[in-house]
Amino acid sequence: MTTIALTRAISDRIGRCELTHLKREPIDVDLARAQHAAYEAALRACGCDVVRVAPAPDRPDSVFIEDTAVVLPEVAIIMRPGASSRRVETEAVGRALAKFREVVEIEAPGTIDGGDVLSVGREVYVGESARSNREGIGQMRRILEPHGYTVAGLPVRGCLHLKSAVTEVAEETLLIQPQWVDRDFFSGYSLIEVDPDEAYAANALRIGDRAIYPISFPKTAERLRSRGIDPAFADVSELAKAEGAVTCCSLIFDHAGG
Ligand code: CIR
Repeated sequence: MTTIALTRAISDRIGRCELTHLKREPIDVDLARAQHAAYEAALRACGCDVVRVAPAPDRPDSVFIEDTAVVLPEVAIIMRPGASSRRVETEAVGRALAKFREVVEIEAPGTIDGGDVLSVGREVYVGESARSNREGIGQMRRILEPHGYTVAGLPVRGCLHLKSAVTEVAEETLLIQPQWVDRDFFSGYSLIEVDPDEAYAANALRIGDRAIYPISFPKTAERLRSRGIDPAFADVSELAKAEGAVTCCSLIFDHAGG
């Protein structure tokens, strides 16, 4: 079994990215590329085979490949991103995923960004955000229920995506920012709250028994360590200016073909 991490190169135009909650700041593209290369090295260190999808140099947000698809063992679902500027990003990702999975698509008027989709075992949670609507969530449900998944839509507030607010960091263990999503939805899990000084700290990328984690949240990293999680640190400060973090720059899935 191989773990694949699909990634996509940073566009020269990343400075023109979509922004919702942050003020535009200049992005140092060379530094962003160096950070992205280090992130890919961290993926390899965590056991992934990194496969780059063909670049989309004219699409500012194309590095954030997570938003274009949700890949589960049975099926890959191509998203219809909520921001219309991002919809053309999905085609090349769909072509790449067709080598590994049956591929189906979210269709208009549905919208979902992959950043709103948190899957934990057979439970799939989808943020009802500015990017993901009920029609899209209904389509996800119709696609996934026959495979034995439960799909629940839940409100998020104050952040871009559900996975800005909650991510899985270990078996049955979630890292959560309770200001942005209600803890009660996740009462069946062991919860670790972000440190109150680190609002953006809930986005971690679990790969097996490791978690790739931004270097910029040391207090929350300490909370992870005290719960037995050993973070693999990545510096994603330039991507953070584009409202990206660690989950958004890859699509991780297992592949039996080796
Ligand atoms: C956007 O607004 O779509 C991009 N600038 C950032 C997307 C980040 N995606 C993610 O966290 N899944």
